[in-house]
Amino acid sequence: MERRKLCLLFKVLRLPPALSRSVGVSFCLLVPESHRFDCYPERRVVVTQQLCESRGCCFIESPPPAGGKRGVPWCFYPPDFPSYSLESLNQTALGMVGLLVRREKAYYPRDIEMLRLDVEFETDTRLHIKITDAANPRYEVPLEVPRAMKKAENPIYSLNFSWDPFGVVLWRRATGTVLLNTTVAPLIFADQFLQISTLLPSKFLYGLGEHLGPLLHSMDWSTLTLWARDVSPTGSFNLYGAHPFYLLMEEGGDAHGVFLLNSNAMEVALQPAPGLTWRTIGGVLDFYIFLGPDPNMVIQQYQQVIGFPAMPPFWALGFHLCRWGYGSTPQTYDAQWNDIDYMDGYRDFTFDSQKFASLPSLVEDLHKHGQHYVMILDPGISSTNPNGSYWPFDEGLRRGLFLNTTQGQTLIGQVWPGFTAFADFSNPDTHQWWLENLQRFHAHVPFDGLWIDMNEPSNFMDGSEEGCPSGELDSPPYTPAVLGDSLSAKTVCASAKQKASVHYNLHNLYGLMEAKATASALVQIRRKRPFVISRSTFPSQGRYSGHWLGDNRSQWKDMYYSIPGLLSFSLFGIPLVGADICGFSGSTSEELCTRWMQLGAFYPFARNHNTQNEKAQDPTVFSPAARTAMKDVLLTRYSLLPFLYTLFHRAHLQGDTVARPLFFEFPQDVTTLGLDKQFLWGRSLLVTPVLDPGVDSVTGYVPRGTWYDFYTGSSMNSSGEMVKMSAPLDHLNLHIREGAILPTQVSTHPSPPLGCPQHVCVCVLHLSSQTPIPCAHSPTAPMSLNPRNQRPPARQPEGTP
Ligand code: MIG
Repeated sequence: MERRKLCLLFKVLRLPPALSRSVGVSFCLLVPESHRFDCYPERRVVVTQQLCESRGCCFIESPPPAGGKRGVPWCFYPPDFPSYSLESLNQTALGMVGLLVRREKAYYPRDIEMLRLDVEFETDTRLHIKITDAANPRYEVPLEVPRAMKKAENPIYSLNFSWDPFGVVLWRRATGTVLLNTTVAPLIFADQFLQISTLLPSKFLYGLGEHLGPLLHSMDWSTLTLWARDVSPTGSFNLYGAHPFYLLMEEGGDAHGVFLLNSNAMEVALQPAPGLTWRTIGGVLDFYIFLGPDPNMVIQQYQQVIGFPAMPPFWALGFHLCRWGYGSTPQTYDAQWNDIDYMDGYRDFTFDSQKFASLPSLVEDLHKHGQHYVMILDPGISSTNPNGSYWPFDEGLRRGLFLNTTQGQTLIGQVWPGFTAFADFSNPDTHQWWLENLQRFHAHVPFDGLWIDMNEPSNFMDGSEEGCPSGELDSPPYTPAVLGDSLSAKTVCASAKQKASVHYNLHNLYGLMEAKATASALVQIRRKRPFVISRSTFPSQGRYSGHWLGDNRSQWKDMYYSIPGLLSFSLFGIPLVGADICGFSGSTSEELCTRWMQLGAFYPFARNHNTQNEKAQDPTVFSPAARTAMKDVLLTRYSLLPFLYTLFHRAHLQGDTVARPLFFEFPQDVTTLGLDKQFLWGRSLLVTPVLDPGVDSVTGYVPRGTWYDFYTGSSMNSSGEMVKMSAPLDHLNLHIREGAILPTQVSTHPSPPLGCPQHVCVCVLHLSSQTPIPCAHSPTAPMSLNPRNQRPPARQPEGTP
């Protein structure tokens, strides 16, 4: 309140900025702590009053919070800090175009004098706001976005501008809720520092990946960094993928989303106002805002912009088994996946002729049994082979398909095969070469799917074998809070040259571009829907691949984190997602692995994967009781594959989520906003896994309504309450929402689990005939675990009441 009055005072008095800034501490004191927008985010500098005031900002010390967090900024913007002023605003066919003029030089080099503001009312629920350099082109993400043909007629939003300093205020017409208000801090637009802040209408903010943590972000001065990085998910580190998209739940259950189409290193700072600051070091400010009004619609609208996810092949929804270090084919028994140990010297497109001599026949055998084979590929191409002995490198070099140094030489780093060059997937010729490599290999080992790892891209060295040159790309004026404090930490130099631009701009797109090349190669080779799983991801990735959540640990808390992980990727439009079941590194236990197999049976992408030199954790190595529990839950998954497949089809057609947070279905129930230990499949199947050791019950939330126990059909009426559910080690709690129709298939199961309780019709679909058979007359014909030969159901809606 005081703040608003104060701003008003300055507007009325029309104090010049320099004067208002010299008003000093008393003026600054009026800015409440929660509303202090950081004027000195540099972490390597201890900000002093002098440094702060040299930027024209307010300096007030606050007690530092516990636990090494940053807390309230000591150096923050006074109201009306000089920024751009809006000099003109004109109507266009789709909205408006404005001119922004810089009032005072910013404190970062090469700030841009005149900006162009484009506002497009693209649909009634989607607004596009773009701010670019008015005079010179800048790097823009090469994402083809559908363009609106005409201006929206009845937008459910309205917006207003503050002219000087420039700011945008956007609100939802139905409720008057202000969704964005950027007048709280200055817009900064320098060549390598772009910043815009906003107030938010609530603290219920989700998305902004890839990070480890709860689904709901903390607004308590947390900073989320987006810069693709190979690291075992820990703390608040920037991880494998970059997703500059958030979903926000407003009071009353409405939702909106904001997507910043920008691929540069960035950070998003959150504060309790609640407020948010986007801080990126390149590109342009290109925002898409989605008005929902419900969370499902926000995610659909987001995917209308980035593209709907691919329809996975049916077999992709089966159970996958993998480990690093099978060591040789004989041990691979039934495994559908192989890690880097199949390769000869860890080189792509080779296989070890001794230990994996029988790989071709293994794959043939898998195929005979209707099984599929997926193998790993890394983007680092071994560069040290005698000339003429390794076609992928020789040919890549000849065609000029690798990342280059600023000097125009092949950039050499180090990955599993030793010294490597890095394929430049921003070059269309690289896609052709990648295809040719895959074709040659497929002639020997007819793989079915591909697993693309290390594509941040990961490098065991920082930058290259020669480090990185000095210069503004590798040492930018401002470096976001990336792990390792340097853009080149465990990756290639930001200055590396790629066909489409410098790596500085393309880094976060590396995994996306590789996935695109890989999916396209698979289609050309197999003429079937492709199956690709990628570690690094960027918006629109869902069109080409799924994702696994990386190198987790065999620990209970990592099992829990997998749920917010997969739900976040649902928001990002990548529904085919799962974590390494039973944990990747560390040693799993029978109890943990049993619980994890139960949870993992409900990951949209279900793969048990283990690191090398750890004891085996596939289901067969455990006691008969554990094995039976694991088998049972897998059979339950298999019985529900038609349902899962249908959900994927709806994701593919219209952007529905598959694994879904509870608040998507119950947005008005505030209790659901913080729930991330349970999730839904679609709108109607509630999964409540056990996430703690040594228990035989689990307490989960049951949203308002009637729910049916999946196994017994017994009903429970809930007014929206926490319910203690029995959960012995062989039991996963599953509940079906009233009015649901779940298409299923029959699988071999000790006692067919599906009844037909009142109000819930669980339809059993006989896949061979595609005839739905009433549950009461369920056929008992056994079905193998393997989904081969089974055709998916025709488009079967997930029934609405
Ligand atoms: O540096 O290929 O995340 O799933 O087993 C480790 C070996 C490389 C990292 C992947 C993991 C895979 C492992 N890879």
